[in-house]
Amino acid sequence: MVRGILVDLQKYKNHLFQTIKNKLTEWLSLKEETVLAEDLYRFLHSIKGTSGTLQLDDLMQISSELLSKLENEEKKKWTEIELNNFLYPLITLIYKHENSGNLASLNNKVLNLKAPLIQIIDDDVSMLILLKDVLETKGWMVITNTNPESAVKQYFEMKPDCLILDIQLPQKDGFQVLQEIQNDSEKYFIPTIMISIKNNKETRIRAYQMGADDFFKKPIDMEEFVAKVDRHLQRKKIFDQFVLIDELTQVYNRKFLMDNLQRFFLDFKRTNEPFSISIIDIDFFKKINDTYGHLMGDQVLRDFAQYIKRNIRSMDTIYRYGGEEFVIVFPKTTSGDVNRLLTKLIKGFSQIEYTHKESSFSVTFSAGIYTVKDEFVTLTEAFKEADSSLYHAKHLGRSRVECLQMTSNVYQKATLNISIVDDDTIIRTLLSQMLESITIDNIHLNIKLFENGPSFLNSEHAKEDVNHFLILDGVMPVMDGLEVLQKVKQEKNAHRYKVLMLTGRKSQDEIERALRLGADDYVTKPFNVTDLQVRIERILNMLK
Ligand code: GH3
Ligand code: MG
Repeated sequence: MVRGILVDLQKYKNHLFQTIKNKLTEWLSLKEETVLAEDLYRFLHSIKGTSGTLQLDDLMQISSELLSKLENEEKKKWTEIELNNFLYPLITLIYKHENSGNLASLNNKVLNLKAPLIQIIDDDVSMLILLKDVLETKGWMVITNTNPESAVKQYFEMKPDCLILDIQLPQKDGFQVLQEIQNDSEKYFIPTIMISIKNNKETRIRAYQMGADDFFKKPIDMEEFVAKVDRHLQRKKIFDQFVLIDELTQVYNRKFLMDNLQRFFLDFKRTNEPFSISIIDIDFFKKINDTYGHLMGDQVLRDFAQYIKRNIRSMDTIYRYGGEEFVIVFPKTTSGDVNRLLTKLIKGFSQIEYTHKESSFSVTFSAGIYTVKDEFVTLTEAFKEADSSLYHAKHLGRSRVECLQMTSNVYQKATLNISIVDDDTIIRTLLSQMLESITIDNIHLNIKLFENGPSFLNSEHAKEDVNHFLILDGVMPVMDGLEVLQKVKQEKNAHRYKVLMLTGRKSQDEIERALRLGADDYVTKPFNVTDLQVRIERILNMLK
């Protein structure tokens, strides 16, 4: 008897959710027309009543909250966008309900922005998917590559906390990849685990000699593997805490900067003597890497750091902030003096001529300055200001120094286009709301939604020559997501794109094809919204 009642209730619950979903889909697809306040009220009111009866507490709470919010609003006609914003809590709940069975079976570890980042390079996609799944249940973020070329690129861009590398790869083998990145991984102490079908002594010794920290034979014992990765990550963390000198450039690193800056601020409070912070970024550095290789890029970084060191006073200190970004702190100095000095140094450094095979090139940099002379400013604010000035300098054409404190130029943010291409209205809305809530310093996010491939591909948005983050559904009726991906990769501005594919959980074939076609990352549906948000925030920060 009791059983019967329970089953029935579930049926009604599902029916209610389906009805809500249909209505939302209908409303959120309205282009020109609008929804009347009365209709909205009636809709929410009926959800509230039914959900109470069906003991759907979260749904009842959300509908009650929305109702009382609605009562305080003036009676108006609701546009699609307004509805979208207003009904967001409901949309999230519907998504969760629809996927509750699947989401519950997923891990409940939620990613956070500081989660360790693991990169796996393997052309065996079933292996890749398995490893990613297992490692992500630990709350680590995993990026995957099948293609060694783009893997090396992504490695330099993302600087993972651990690298897992298969030896048997197409085009170049794991050893060659290791060679290309080895200098770097030693510098950053990025633990590298090699995996291979081949498990003879020679292979293992060669791996260790070339800089691998660990070796696993396939098939992998997952339990042991996870324990080892965990250990490597822990050691990396400890190592990072102790190192204060950047190995590549031999100047202080970011950690030391943060320690020192705090001291500078305390000193300032005591002495009231102004000091300046300058953030410097090498211009078009990516191009140097792409054209002349990473080794040449490294050389430029070393030369740059040494050039600056030779040309600043002994009380000034240069730090490598990360990648090709440096910070100089000038005690007892205000922005005018720093501006003059750095302008001179840009000129001086650009006179160094680099030669590579037949061609030659020179390098410039841009800088932003902020002078701390006000006791109310915090470290974070000062840093942000200097960074804004740097972006302003980039915006004005690079190879220059800017200080927004001195000029009141209105400065324009750079734009990052974001597109969501998915035929499911609920997912489109969910993702767009989530993206709207993300802010990235100095970047204007230009978000657009498309319900099918062709409308995206034909849009101006897709063709613009700005960085582009594309979230692409794998399976769509009008044009398959993979076909859209393929077309994007053939466009002139293909290098501007980072593509995140949304794929079916069970569909290994789809994931495989997406990665081979050059997708940068994939997430299986149904996704956990918080996880996805963290993931996207990290990628966006890297794209800026
Ligand atoms: P912009 O003028 O706007 O600054 O353009 P950019 O190309 O200099 O800037 P972007 O941020 O696009 O590229 C920076 C590149 O620096 C990306 C990354 O692969 C590379 N990079 C970061 N760290 C290292 C490193 O240690 N060695 C080498 N060779 N390259 C690095
Ligand atoms: Mg740069």
